[in-house]
Amino acid sequence: MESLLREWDGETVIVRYDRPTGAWIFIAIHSTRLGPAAGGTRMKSYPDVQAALQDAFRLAAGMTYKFATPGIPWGGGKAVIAIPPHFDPQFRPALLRRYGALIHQLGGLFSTGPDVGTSSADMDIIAETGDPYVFARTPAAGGAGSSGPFTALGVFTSIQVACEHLFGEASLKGRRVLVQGTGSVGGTLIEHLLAAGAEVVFSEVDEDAIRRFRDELGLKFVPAEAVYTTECDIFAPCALGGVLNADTIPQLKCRGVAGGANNQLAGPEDAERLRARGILYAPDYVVNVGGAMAILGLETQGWTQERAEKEVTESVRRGLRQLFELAAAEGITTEAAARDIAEERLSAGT
Ligand code: PPY
Repeated sequence: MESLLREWDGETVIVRYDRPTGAWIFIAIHSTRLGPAAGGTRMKSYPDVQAALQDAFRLAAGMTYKFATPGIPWGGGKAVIAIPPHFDPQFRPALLRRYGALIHQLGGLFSTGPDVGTSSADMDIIAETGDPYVFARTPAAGGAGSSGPFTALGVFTSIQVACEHLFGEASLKGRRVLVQGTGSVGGTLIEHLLAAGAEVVFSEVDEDAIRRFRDELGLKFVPAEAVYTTECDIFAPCALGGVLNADTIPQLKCRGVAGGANNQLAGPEDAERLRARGILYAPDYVVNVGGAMAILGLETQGWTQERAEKEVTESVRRGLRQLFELAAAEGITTEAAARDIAEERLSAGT
């Protein structure tokens, strides 16, 4: 734990042990260089407390780069609520209210939104005590609702840009895309892909979702053990992180990777592993900025729905094209190119 804290390059971490439930709350503030920190709240069980803190650290850094690359004036942070295994959902609202009160106490240092394990309905509960530092509440509570569809729009745009770079045209007609995870991002992405004439194959662990996409939509289901060896033009990871690693990268049979999940690379060396295999990697935080960008625009800048969609599409398209060109010109990984663009903004402070 001590070395984890010492080696992290972020600013501050707030730690709360929630005695009534046994949950640990970590709020990691990675950087406030470009503005107050914002980031989702991830709520799940972890194998141990260190793993939860490490996840908060990595996710918070991701938010810093996510905002910095397109020049969004917010800093990077993320909260993890590590609940005990077999957590009884009846204690959930009270836990979320205590968490909201903690956010309120921070006075704007950190604002939050949904992430894995939390929804807009949860944001409503957190906002009972955390107002005004809670984004993406339900429309009934005056919020902009789920960020998933906006994230999906950015992922869809990224797949088009990746195809443009790989094949010389952005059209997805006949392109085979493997979508891993069919939740609010992956599910909406699939709709866009089908409308664009792509051939979609998917992998999923939830039985109901498998039935919906395989039996009702007639899409080809790829079982978990075959995900990394399935031939496709684009692999779109839209589930959990760490899927691109020393074990999976040598197996991949895709030309490019562009998906919505956070922290897709298990480690920094995996960007080079992909490059060495000639697989075009669209960096996750550039691809999946749409959710946060749209919600912040809708809720703090008065954007309309149309404006939010236009901003997400144009900003993701511009950002990815720029970094693919930079990576090719400098002979560096796309991840390093994205990092260079973000670092430049962070050191300029705008
Ligand atoms: C993310 O993009 O990963 C998020 O954390 C989601 C989010 C949603 C709304 C405001 C800030 C962050």
